[in-house]
Amino acid sequence: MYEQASHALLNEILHELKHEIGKHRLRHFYTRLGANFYAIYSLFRLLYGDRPDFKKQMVCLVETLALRYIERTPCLRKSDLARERNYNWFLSQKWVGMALYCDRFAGDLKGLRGKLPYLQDLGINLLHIMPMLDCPPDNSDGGYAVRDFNKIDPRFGTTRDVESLASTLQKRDMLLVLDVVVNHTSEEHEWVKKARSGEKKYQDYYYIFDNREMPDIYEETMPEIFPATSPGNFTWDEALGKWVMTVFNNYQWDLNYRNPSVLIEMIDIILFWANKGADILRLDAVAFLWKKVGSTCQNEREAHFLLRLMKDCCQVTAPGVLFIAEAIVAPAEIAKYFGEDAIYSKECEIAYNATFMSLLWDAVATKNAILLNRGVKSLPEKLERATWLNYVRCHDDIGLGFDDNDARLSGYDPFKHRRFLVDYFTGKFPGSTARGVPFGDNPKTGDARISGSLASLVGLETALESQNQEAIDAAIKTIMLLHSMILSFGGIPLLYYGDAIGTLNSLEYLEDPSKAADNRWINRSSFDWQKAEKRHETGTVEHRIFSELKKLIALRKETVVFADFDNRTLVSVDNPNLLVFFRADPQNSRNRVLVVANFNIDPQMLQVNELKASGFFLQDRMKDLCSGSSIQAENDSIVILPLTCYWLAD
Ligand code: OTU
Repeated sequence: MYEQASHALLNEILHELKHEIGKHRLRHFYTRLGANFYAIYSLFRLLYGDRPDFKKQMVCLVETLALRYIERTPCLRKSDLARERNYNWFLSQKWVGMALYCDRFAGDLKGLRGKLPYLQDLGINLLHIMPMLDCPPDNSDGGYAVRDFNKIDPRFGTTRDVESLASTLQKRDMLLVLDVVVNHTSEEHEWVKKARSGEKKYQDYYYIFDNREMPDIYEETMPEIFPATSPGNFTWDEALGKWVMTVFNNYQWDLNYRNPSVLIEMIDIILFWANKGADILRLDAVAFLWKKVGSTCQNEREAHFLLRLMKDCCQVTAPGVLFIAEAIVAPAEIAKYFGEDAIYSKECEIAYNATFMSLLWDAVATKNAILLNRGVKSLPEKLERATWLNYVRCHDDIGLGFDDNDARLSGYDPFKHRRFLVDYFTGKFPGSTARGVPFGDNPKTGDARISGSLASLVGLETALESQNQEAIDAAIKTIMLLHSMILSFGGIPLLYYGDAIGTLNSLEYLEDPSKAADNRWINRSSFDWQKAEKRHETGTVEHRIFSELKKLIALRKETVVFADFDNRTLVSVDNPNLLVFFRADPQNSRNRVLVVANFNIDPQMLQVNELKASGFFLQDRMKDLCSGSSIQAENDSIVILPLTCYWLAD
């Protein structure tokens, strides 16, 4: 829409831009700025329009965008143009990701280059390297307490190493995902230092209070994120003699986005890493960006405005770069991070599918797919050109974030059911072989989450100890079942390093006093390359998992209906142990794959007439892509083996 005020302001800003900016060729920059300016201006005005320095701040923002554009290399600019043309590039089924720690996986950035063949052998072509920025050695929160946003921790290497890794990855047709920790900084960040030394400008970067009055009001409605290790949301700072908002650990200071300078700094940081060659940026803890008295301080409307601003600005300077929203929140809230009222994605193109992840774990514990079916059915519609990041495990705990109402409709009391799940995965429930540990136990609310490695949570550790062959088989089957789900559901599957070779819980963190209290480290072990070598030895656990996973990944890449064009149809079936859906080619509905997963430990029957009722016409004989064998219905039903997933094609 043509809008006079924004147009006039744009002209004024262009006139005022620093002299040296005018010397560069900015054709594409100006086109993109023109296209996005109305949105940027409107959002910026919604958030900061009342400030006397509004225009000055707008100039500063546009200047930041221009300076980062000038810095963008010809190669990255070329990729921007190519991705603008082929704008659905990331929805393809060809992408399969892995998240890993640079140091724990390969020592440092240079070492990581040498390990790329391992990843490519498995079929990984999207690499999320966990945060590597400069952090205090002890209070680092695994890289999420950043001391310097523009500097790589010297233990990992240098910014140059990131650039050269990015260009190597590009040559291998692999994508690079880097983190930007947008919500907070370490208490050792330069801005905190300046705030502590009395600089008002930097005190305004954080939420700082003279006494408990405001903190107490906030605390009435703010939940605690790390109740066991860092209770409360505020920390008394000795140096300042004031209270500071610290939602996560007490050494992570929340940034105050009511101050436009904070937003501009963060956009500058986002573009800095975009210019170092990141294809995708994972924006951490985005639900928390805006704090408001009387609210939970999560998922606020303004947090979405901020993300849209970040996206629109990135669109101007580095349009080829995508965002992943890390918002581990209620199912109905997550999809909003794609952008709500736009037809096409206007916030983050990708979001962690935490709902699906927790539903999968529910199915593992209950050995049925009752809640999984309900949860998948109520997954909110997402926009076009938006996709899920589907995962089984990550570096964090497992939050049981399914919808309470779905739990009730499945016949559970949500609170008791969550307790059951925690008991199950921590091995307390009779008969459970899971070896997880409770995380974030909150006696005040009764809430708890779960830490543990995939293999230990599905019982592989227990089974190996007792050398129970049947139990080993069941654990491996469960690992494959869960992966086959994230590979076929629709979205980008993100594997977790170690899971492809059955890495068990690691207790090494207990030796390190700075980590011992945070049991999420149980699943952040040093990658065992000797164990990985066993993937070449037929019959070993490592070989079984790695080779099957490798095959499934290759199959996913060949199966075009697995690209995410919202082309999944859930099939309601009577058998509560099965999850059944089909994926069809939007261009040619005859090209489709039926995905059938049995979460039970006994074989189950799938009735053919139920498929027909859902519009899926089963051929007499279908081929299971996963096993290569052909499947035939007998007496109008198909036998589905225990803990097995089928990808059935005509
Ligand atoms: C993220 O986590 C990171 O993944 C964690 O490793 C960090 O500790 C945390 O941010 C702080 O930087 O904010 O929106 O169960 O799911 O802390 C979700 C807790 C987050 C995590 C939560 C998460």
